[in-house]
Amino acid sequence: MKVELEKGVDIVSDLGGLTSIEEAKKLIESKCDDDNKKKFSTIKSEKAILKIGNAVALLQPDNIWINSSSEADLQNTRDRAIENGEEFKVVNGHTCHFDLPEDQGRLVTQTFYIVNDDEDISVLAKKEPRQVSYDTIKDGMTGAMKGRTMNINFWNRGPVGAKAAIPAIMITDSLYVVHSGNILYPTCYESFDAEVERAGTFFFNLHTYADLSSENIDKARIYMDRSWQTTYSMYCTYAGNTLMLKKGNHRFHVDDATYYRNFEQLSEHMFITGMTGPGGRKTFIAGAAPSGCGKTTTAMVGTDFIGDDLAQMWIEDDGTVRAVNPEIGIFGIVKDVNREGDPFLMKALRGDIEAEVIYSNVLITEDGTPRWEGDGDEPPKAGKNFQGEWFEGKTDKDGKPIPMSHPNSRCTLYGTSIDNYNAKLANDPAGVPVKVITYSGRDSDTMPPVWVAKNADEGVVIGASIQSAATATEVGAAGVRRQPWANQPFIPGPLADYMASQLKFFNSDKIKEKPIMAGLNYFLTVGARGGEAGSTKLLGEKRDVNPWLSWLERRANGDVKAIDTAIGYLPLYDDLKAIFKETINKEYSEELYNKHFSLYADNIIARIDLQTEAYQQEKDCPPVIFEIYSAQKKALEELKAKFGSVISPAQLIEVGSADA
Ligand code: SAT
Ligand code: MN
Repeated sequence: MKVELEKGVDIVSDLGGLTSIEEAKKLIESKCDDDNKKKFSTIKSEKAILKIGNAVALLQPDNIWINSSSEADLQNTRDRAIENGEEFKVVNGHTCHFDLPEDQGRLVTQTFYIVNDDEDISVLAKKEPRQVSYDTIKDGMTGAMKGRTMNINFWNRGPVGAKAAIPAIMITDSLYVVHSGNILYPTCYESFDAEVERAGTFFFNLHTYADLSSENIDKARIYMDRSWQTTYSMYCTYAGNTLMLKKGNHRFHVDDATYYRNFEQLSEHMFITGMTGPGGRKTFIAGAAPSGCGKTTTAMVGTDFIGDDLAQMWIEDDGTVRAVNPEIGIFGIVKDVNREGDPFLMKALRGDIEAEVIYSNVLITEDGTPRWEGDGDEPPKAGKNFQGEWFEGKTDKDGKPIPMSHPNSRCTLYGTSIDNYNAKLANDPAGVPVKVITYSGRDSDTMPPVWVAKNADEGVVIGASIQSAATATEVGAAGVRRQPWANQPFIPGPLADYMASQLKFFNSDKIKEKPIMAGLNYFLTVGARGGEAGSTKLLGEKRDVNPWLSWLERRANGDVKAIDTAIGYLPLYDDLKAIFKETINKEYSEELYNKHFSLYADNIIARIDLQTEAYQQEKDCPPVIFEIYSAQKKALEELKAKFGSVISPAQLIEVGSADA
């Protein structure tokens, strides 16, 4: 069901109480000095002015600062973030910010959709009736910026002018949030009105850290009002909870693509990267993975890195599927980032090149060096982190060792600080043509490293079936969970609606060259593939990502054949052997290939059963998904009857074909 826009009370407007543009302008100007008055005069959209006026009336800041994104304003932000203590200087001209110990990831139990009566939302999300949210926002936000400056930012989700980009206003009292936003989003200060006109809408975001403290963490809220495309965030600072252009507005962008763009757009939790194939051709890949599952590393393996977290896609008039990254920077996890696995990122992080970097929640040693788990250097003995002084062997009250850095500690930096970032293409409103779509998760024991769907329907089902171990990006998350399209935390409406729009998009006859759709899994363990029982050692290494992507690059261009199997197309050994050699100079043994690509029928069947059961709980789920699950299950049972529960590639070739 379509989310109904402008339904119910617009909370900020009602609480602000202003109804005319004149009143709004007067109030805004009364808080601006001459310079900021002048900067504000550029903005003409009446809807925006009224809404900003009401935000001022609600939050009651002492004064207003308008971010024009001029070099002077960018510097002003950096300086004030240090002055007010939200950031401090570390080596190489970088800075560091600490979030509260309780605010180290997305606060999922305190994140709600504000709903009208009878509004359908995803069964996997939390909702709160409009009136309850109204009262909580009134309590938490009224006068919350007294004694502070309100910072008003005009950023775009995507290159200015791109078909799938949408402009946004972000209002916050946090300089860390402004500083991060400057690095992560293109400005649309000068083109705001034109962008609103083109996109037909803008997103509106309010954040205040309010009376921030561990004692007050229960008051933290992250609200998404889908009807008014407005977010509210308070009593927290972790960027995933506060920099609402990221995941807050991604949720609105998912709504927009699912319900309002005629099934010609998608809004995905995907990296975008280009791989250079034989003859120098470039093939672009967009890949989904849950937060904390290596999207950043994977994206940077490409020769033409575009984005590491989000993708806005659309069908262009020429029949290509195009994608833009709504961001221009990286908010990346640093855990296990080291010179070996992430050479480009490390150059920026370690100051080999000049780069603007904001660290968060890492350990800072006495000489100001940021350190984190798995950074590849000798572990430090002491330092300070978000929990205060840290020393080797420090334990918590239960005697458990406290790691030096939080597993969700991050770095924020411009895409341009990464050597293989293709700034020209990344900033191009025309986007890049996408020929490969991948879906992955932390799957230790079930799916092979790579497999390709036989058609769009099966591709959508690969996305629908992602299962992944929980990561540190969500506070309190544990266990292995379903992660449909790796986008599930950000799909506001029923999953069935989202699935239907995916099916319509990828089956559209407007697409002339259909992208191939693939599953990708580089988390298989030694223990799950016949090695030492229980071993959680990875069956392979981080750098194998390159050959998997390279094989897909070749497959998308028709260079390699595949084995036709029950779950899709699998690579042939000889092709992989050559690609491993060529891309990472590694001898890829047939023994390892057999471990990687034997089908473990029992595991896959169990997964199919679990997914079938889960989707049966969803109202109005497109029937095709059940047809595909049951056909795959039947085919796997036949294989199992013939060969036993582990079916080798040779056996798959025997019954299938190696010529697909
Ligand atoms: O916490 S966020 O979802 O904003 C960051 C991420 O994990 O992608
Ligand atoms: Mn993410």
